[in-house]
Amino acid sequence: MGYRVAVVGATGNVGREVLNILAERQFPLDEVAAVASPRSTGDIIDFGDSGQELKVKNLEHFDFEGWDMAIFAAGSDVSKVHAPRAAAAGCTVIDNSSLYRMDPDVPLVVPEVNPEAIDGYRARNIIANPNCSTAQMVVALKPLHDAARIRRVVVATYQSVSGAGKAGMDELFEQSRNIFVGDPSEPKKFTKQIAFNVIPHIDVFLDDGSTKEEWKMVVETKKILDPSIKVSATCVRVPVFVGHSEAINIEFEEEISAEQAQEILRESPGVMLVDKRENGGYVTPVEAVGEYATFVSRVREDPTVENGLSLWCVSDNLRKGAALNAVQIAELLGRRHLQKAA
Ligand code: 11C
Repeated sequence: MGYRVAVVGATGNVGREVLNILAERQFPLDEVAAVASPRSTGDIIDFGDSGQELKVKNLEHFDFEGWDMAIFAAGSDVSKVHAPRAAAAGCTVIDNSSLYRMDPDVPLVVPEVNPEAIDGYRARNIIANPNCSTAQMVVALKPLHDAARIRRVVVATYQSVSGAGKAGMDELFEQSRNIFVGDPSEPKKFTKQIAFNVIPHIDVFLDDGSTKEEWKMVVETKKILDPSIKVSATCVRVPVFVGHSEAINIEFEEEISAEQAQEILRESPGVMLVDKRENGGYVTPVEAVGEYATFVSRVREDPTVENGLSLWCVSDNLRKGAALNAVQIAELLGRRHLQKAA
């Protein structure tokens, strides 16, 4: 016996990855539904590489009763209307949007970091999935925090255009081509040219001069890992299609050497340490695409602060940053609470 799982936003970047990963990991399914907005109703999409095809169902008319879980990957506006409807019908929502992340009655879960937090899901029958840049960072930070207590983190991100959806990927592709043929096009999705450029602006500006993406990294890290950790983030969009990178500087309470950190990271769940101090002995986003791991490279001591380390962290933002983490939450929910699978 398996689960009945609905994937909402199934035709988008993250929704498709959710279907791929459910199939890849042979998630115990009795039935899977691809659900999306009315404009995709009736489209046929692949259920990963399983050979099975799914006919897209209309979210407006989708009845969540009898479905065990719904993985929402359609943005906050859709979650606002339909997630409470699904949850009230007894279908546990795993929501990729930012809508519920800071709700005290909604657990915000990264299974390698705070699996026990999922136990609070019954309050609203909703579990939140973190922002992609937070998810990979906390996977790398958790084992180091356990070893030497993190006091402060300063992070600069290098975020791929797929974080802004298919429209972001299309814009990078078209702008690059148009510049090559001497017919540059105006930015639409991004605020400035993204091809051959970088943009220090993701999501909206807040009153203190930070952006909402930066704020998310601060508050989500506190909720998932430890409220005492101070985070200073600068989030930057780069002309990479898939894979977010982060340069992370960490100040610890206790002493920890680069060698000790490497040893710890080598054994840590969800982390793949690739750290040879030679040409190419580190991971870049193109190598992280399609992978499950959060890759850590360039671990080194920072002599400018007490107990400081710097490192480089890369992950597939559509996978660990979104779809994979959501499926891991579904697996955790099944194991810890629903226990339906044989
Ligand atoms: C980006 N991190 O790269 C964003 C995408 O809060 O779930 C995900 C936004 C979110 O643009």
